[in-house]
Amino acid sequence: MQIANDFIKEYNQQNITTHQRSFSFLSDQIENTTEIIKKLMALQVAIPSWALGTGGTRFGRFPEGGEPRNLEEKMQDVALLNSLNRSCDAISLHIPWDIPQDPGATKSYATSLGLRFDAMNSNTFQDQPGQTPSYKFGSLQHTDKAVRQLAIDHNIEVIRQGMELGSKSITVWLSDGSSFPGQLNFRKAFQHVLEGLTEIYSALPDDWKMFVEYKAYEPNFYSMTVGDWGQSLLYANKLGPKAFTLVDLGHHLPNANIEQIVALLLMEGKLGGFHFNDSKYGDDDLTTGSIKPYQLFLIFKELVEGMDARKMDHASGLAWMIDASHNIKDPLEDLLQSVEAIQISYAQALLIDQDALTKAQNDNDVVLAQEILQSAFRTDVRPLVAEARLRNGGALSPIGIFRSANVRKNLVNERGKNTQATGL
Ligand SMILES: [Mn+2]
Repeated sequence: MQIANDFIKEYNQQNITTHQRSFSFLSDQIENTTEIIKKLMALQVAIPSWALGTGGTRFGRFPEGGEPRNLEEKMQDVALLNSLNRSCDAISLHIPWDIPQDPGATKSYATSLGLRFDAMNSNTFQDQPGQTPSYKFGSLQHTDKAVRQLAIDHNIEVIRQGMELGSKSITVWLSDGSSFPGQLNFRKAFQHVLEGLTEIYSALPDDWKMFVEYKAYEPNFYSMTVGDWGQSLLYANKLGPKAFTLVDLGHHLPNANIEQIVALLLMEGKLGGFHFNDSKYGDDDLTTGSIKPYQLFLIFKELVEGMDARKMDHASGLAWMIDASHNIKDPLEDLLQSVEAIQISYAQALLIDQDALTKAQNDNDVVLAQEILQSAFRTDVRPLVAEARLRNGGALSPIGIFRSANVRKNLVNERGKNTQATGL
């Protein structure tokens, strides 16, 4: 299902007067409105194919119905979201959950929907049906060369499939690690992973990037072989200029200073991409900005400042993606909320008076520094974000339109109640 542009325009028209009033009130207070809107219009956040269906915990799953049954339907759902917010024109595939039967046809279908393919994701964290040998005790870190080779070959195959689709990057997330002391020789595990990644890296085309994603714990609970940004950075530095660290907001120990990590990785030219989500306790995979919006703002503050320092284009300099799980909300509504939260934090970060902040820092004026940050954070920039959507041809209220067009009901009618989007 897609929503007709006329439907969006008509709905926008009903709310345009209220919007214009709040937008003009806001733009009177800030100086660089046009520039901020332009940047908001350019920023695109990729949607992973596995986020389009209902997620779950290990205790159960409560399907929403109407979930995409195949790759084509996943692309349709991302196109539907993009028609509303004009800010998610890319889909990130997961292999083997999304193997295209006919890559040429898949690619042209994506183009017809206005979509491109973001980073490819490999999977060595579960055994596929009938697979031998097993990944039970790790993949690239495994003591058995045959297991390591299986994982290497899989990643190279993922690159090959991505090349056919026009993707330009692969994200490698390994569940490798150990759950009990003594289970693993840390050095040997690291070396094995490095050897494997080196082989995969050498299969990368010249214009590709490899993102090395880290995670503090889970599924292994004693050690993870790519457990934090230091380990990821070690790998990325040893691999070469096409390898980067990828920061997933949920993959840190509690209260980690993620904004500082981001600042230093950017400084080193080794920050490659982002997975957005939010959490209260661990890797909760909740809606971006739903729990700690101030942290998200502080991260964007470092991103904007750090990217500007390196003269990076905000929209294309890093790979932006949502990586969340939608257990009790409609996954598509949840994704609309996440994209908007990202845009709000980005807009607030763009409001920061950087020169004034630098001066306050140089003067050690701690009070003023806080005032500068918090006056940006406490500005309600939603009219700016809505205006950017409007100028891009999107919806003033994406969720309002999603609901009034009865999207979920239509999807259930079209696809049925018991459908599943992922291989979990
Ligand atoms: Mn992730």
